[in-house]
Amino acid sequence: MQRLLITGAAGGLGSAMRGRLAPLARTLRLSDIAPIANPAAHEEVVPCDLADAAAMRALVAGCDGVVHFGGRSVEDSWPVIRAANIDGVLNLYEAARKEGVRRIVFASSNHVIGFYPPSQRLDGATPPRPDGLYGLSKAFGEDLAQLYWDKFQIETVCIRIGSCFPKPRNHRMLSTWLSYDDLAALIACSFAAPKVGCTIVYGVSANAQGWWDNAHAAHLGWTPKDNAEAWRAEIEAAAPAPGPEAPESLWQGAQFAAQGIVAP
Ligand code: NAI
Ligand code: 15L
Repeated sequence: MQRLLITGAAGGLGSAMRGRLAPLARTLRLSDIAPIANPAAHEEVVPCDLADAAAMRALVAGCDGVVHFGGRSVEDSWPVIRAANIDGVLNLYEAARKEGVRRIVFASSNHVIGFYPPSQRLDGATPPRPDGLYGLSKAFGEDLAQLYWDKFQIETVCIRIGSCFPKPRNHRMLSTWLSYDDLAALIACSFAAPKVGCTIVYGVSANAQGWWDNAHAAHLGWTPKDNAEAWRAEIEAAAPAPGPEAPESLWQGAQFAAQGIVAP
């Protein structure tokens, strides 16, 4: 690609992926409402609020692909979720349609399916069971991606990211962890695959204790390499395993499923 747009570039994943995704394009256009530190020669910074449709169109113009990390990344009140994750994703896809962008990687979340129990193995055809307004907004993003594929042939890989951090932090992440390197490889595969249509893939490393089946997404050609088991001893030493009534034991979304919602 000549120019790849990364939204949410000031955030945790944006910061971790900037360097790893550099080989995908001659120029990385980095965007956020928060400041972005130390742009390199191959990076251009374009601040933008996802909720501003006109600014989003200008942001997307001239880009060949988008990695959409921007948005509220945890549960919040409906006005906050709506502006960043509902209006924001619609503005992105409308901008992509008007500016001729053909492929998007959308950072969806395991909280789209957070009300399933950990005992249930899920795949890309499993119906959503969002565990809050945040998960609901990610389900909206996935549906919007499907609509823009069916109606306008804009392709999307919706990555239902598990827990993407430098290392797994607790017992649940022995199942949900996604390493930074595996995420970068998945994004690279998402742009390299000849045809993706609208694909849902679970963003999870090759964890021995994983819950999700990605056989339906084999056409992406992605094989995760890392395994959360390497941190099991450290995690078990740090805290006892959750009891049978703990949110982590009842729902894949854990605490997200247990908490209330703040709707108008
Ligand atoms: P983060 O919260 O660190 O980064 C999100 C970025 O979006 C922030 O820099 C924020 O300033 C920006 N943003 C928020 N509202 C905006 C708006 N209205 N306009 C422009 N920018 C706005 O989150 P993180 O961890 O980097 O996650 C990136 C994406 O991946 C998010 O969409 C999140 O929902 C998703 N995800 C992340 C997971 C993880 O384990 N890190 C797990 C599942 C999904
Ligand atoms: C998410 O969707 C969040 O963005 C991230 O901060 C983690 O909470 C992750 O899910 C998770 O479920 O571990």
